[in-house]
Amino acid sequence: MNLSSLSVTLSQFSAFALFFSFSGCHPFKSRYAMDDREYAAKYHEGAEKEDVLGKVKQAVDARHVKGLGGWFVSGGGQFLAKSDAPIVGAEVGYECYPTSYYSQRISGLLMSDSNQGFAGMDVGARFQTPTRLAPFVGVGMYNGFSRGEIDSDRDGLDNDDDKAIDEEGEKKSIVDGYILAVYPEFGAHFWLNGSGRITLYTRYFVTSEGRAQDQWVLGGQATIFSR
Ligand SMILES: [Ca+2]
Ligand SMILES: [Ca+2]
Repeated sequence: MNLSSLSVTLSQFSAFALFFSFSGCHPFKSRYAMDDREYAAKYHEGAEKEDVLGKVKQAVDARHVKGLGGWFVSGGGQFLAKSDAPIVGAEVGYECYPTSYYSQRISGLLMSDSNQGFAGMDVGARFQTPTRLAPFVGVGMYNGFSRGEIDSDRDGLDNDDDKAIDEEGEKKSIVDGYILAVYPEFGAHFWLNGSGRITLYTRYFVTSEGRAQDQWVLGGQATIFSR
């Protein structure tokens, strides 16, 4: 595992958690989602102290998520990196719940390493348990443009700004093609309250660039939902 990309991901994730803790969420309340009107209608009278099963039910129930939709930010990095310059990426998108156990999303995604980059659109779907801590499996598809490098040692230009023109091995960065990737995904969501959700995921990108370019990506996501 590439420790630098993992630590980037983990620090992003803890930043999300910090953000939510400062925004007034109470991660350890058994009636954790009282800010959601459907959850609140169901559990406005909390379970009695001795009603252990009732307490557990209200602490884990996340069926109220049906009908929610919200914006998210997401970031991740390649692990099991095949080079010294692991790919990192960032997304902004929208996710919604047609049912309590199924979500769909769409996002704009930027990925890059030191030599090449990709910009495009990502769509995906996830099946999860309708619970506060919700493991999920999903599939997704990414469409975008890739950047790559070509030789440029004969064009009379200093393409890499090293004060030498057309030195041996000089390269320049260009948009070199279209990339399609599909991926299976698994991970877990955790609802901080009735509307804030954090997510850890891992994806295996299978790309149109060939099997040598396939890669595992580990990432985190923070989403704020509303009805
Ligand atoms: Ca040069
Ligand atoms: Ca040149």
